[in-house]
Amino acid sequence: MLSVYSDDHRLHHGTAELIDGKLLPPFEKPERADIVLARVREVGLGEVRPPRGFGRAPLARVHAGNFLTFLETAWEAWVAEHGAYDALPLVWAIRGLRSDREPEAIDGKLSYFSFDAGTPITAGTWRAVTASANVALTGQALVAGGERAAFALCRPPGHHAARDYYGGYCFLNNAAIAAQAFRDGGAGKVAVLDVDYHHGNGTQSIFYDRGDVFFASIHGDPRQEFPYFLGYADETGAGDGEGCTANYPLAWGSGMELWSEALDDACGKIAGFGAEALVVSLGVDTFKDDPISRFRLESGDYPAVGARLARLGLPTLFVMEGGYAVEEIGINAVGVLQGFEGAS
Ligand code: OKP
Ligand code: ZN
Repeated sequence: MLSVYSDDHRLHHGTAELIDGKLLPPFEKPERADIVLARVREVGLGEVRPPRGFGRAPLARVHAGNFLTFLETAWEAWVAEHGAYDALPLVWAIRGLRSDREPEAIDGKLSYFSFDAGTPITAGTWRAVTASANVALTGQALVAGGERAAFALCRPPGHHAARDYYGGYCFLNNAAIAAQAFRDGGAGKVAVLDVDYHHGNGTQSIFYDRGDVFFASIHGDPRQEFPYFLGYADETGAGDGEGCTANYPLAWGSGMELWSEALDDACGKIAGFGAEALVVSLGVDTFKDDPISRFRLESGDYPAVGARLARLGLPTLFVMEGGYAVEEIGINAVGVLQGFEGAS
């Protein structure tokens, strides 16, 4: 399987992360991608290619123009106001506040375009996130061009980013941008399957009222787990998209038995939908030793996940999302890809 990777992910690196009341070294750090890349090479998964540049147009198919402009200019505006420290919001437009007005001041803009305080904007964030999207788009072009599958080794991840807000370590929704590119390239229907531990709220919201993109997610129950405010089982789509969203919230402590039941059900729905291409939001923070997650998948489970996905028989783009147990993130992510290849 071909992989796509860019060193530019390194340009995004937060100084510290506000987590559980403490300022800690960030979990979402450059080493994550380094370790996955090293594993791709170690097992000889296949050639690793650099991304091509796709410009702004495919990003604007999924994201709002004012949001893209904000991301591109936020660091400069923040430094002018406060100096060269991580840019973070501190305030949000919760119930009854004017969430429809973009403020002028950079602090207000950060609040307007975000949903959490765990996602710093740094000097190289825009370059890193556009490179990450180009990695996904390059993988998409390979699959659209006839490859059975490709691996987009994206960092930063993307699935929490919505049409016009960022959060959860995500800025541009790489998987959604790739899914839209499949549609724009002529695929009639596309499915996005999100196997990251966290609900893919951004991807869901982007496609929620559309009948041409099916979205399924298996994730920590929002009653217990980030992002808390989306991902319940009764969210099934709206309007033309009614029935085109499927959520599988699972309780803390869930292991492969429950998880793979959900996967089977999701795969059945995707097969019934009639998708012509599949985008997998591949997070491996479902792993038992993940430092911020509470499922119990084991390294030996991941190849079976890949094998199950291969049985769908669809042209498949894997897009890297989360996974924070850096020791095993390579073994687990590449394990899915090896299982897929073994069953293809
Ligand atoms: C991004 B992705 C843990 C708080 C974690 C952010 C999690 C973002 C996950 N107590 N906050 O889906 O892997
Ligand atoms: Zn995650």
